[in-house]
Amino acid sequence: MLDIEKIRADFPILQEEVYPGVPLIFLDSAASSQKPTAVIEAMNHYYRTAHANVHRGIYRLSEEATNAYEGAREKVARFINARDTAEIIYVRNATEAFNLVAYSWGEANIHPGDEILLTEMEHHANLVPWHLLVERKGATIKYVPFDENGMLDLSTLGELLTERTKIFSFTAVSNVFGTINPVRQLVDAAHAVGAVAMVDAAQAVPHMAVDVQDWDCDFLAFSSHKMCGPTGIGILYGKRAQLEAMPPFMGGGDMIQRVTLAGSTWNELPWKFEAGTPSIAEGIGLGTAVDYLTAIGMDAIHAHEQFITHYALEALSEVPGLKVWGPPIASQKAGVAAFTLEKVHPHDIAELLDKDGIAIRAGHHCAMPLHQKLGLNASARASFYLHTTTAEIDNLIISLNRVRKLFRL
Ligand code: C6P
Repeated sequence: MLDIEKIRADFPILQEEVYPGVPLIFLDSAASSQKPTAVIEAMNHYYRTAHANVHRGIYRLSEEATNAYEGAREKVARFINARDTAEIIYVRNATEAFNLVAYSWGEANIHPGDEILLTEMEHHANLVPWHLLVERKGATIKYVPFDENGMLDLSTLGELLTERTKIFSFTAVSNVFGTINPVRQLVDAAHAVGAVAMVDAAQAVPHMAVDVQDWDCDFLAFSSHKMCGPTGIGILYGKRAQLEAMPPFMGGGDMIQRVTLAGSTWNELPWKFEAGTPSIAEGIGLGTAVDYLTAIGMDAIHAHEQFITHYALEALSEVPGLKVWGPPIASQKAGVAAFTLEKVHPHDIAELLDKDGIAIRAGHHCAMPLHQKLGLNASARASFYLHTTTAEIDNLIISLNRVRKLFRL
């Protein structure tokens, strides 16, 4: 069991009032999580005492900055059980990780007639880079469908994965349904036809223990800002052999070994993919976020979120006219509840809840194809994290019933 009150005290923003006398109830961690004091202070400390550019200076400050920044990479590698730090590429966010693979790996490996397999529940970050790639290459994309419970229909895999499939890229956890997909099974299915497997772990790494060796995926993407770390930094994990074989994504300083006017040669991994001055403070902040989550324990965090999700699903099912989309059982789901309330527009729900200090997300959550299949333009979404309490869920329900009253439902 987590000591929730102690954890809540770690997050300064949770002590804030949204309006006078109205405390913040933050139910939008799936969009971006709040930051504990340790992360804020680590970045502050770096700027106050140790800022210098990394990988360049011979002087002490630059060496200190480099050590802190590269030390964070080691923490990330351990956190997801990568074999070594060469497999951990710093990017800006999960979106950039997909663009990197679609460009660098895609340019070298996708040819006319090839197929890319995705799923219907993907975030735009795992759709649009592939759309751009197939337009350039004359390849095609296929999609694993989801069923009425927001679960992937795995019976279609045998037909969808063929010797033409070059990559299967799918989310570990849906940011709308919360569905936890069977990652290892999907990776094995891709490998069985000789395809590469890429995992969108943007909603997984912050919420459960992730082991890339156990999953055996070739690539994996996630963002720091959803796991108590700062914005502006994310991770592309790639198996060394894949990354070695890929050309650089962007060119410039740091990613080179030698430059002449006639041409350039590339730096070794991971820096081959990291052009220009990086997000140094953000890397250090991410390392501290990893320390923070590790000290609490990812299994304990996951267990708490399962408990809260179960509680929320039960409570939401009592609200007349409200439909929660996705798996009905908490154990099949991460801490996400996307819902609709009869004909009330999700934006109206979010606006009215805000008056009670409750922050939820409303819209298509960057998953338009998912909503199109459901016949929806938008949904409202409450999402939970390690600091979410049952009292906050109770307040959500009270507020939703107020919305119902206002709309005379
Ligand atoms: N989803 C949400 O509210 P970035 O924006 O690059 O940090 O993360 C992209 C991304 C990729 N995959 C999944 C499954 C995601 O949920 C997200 C981000 C946020 O659901 C913001 S749109």
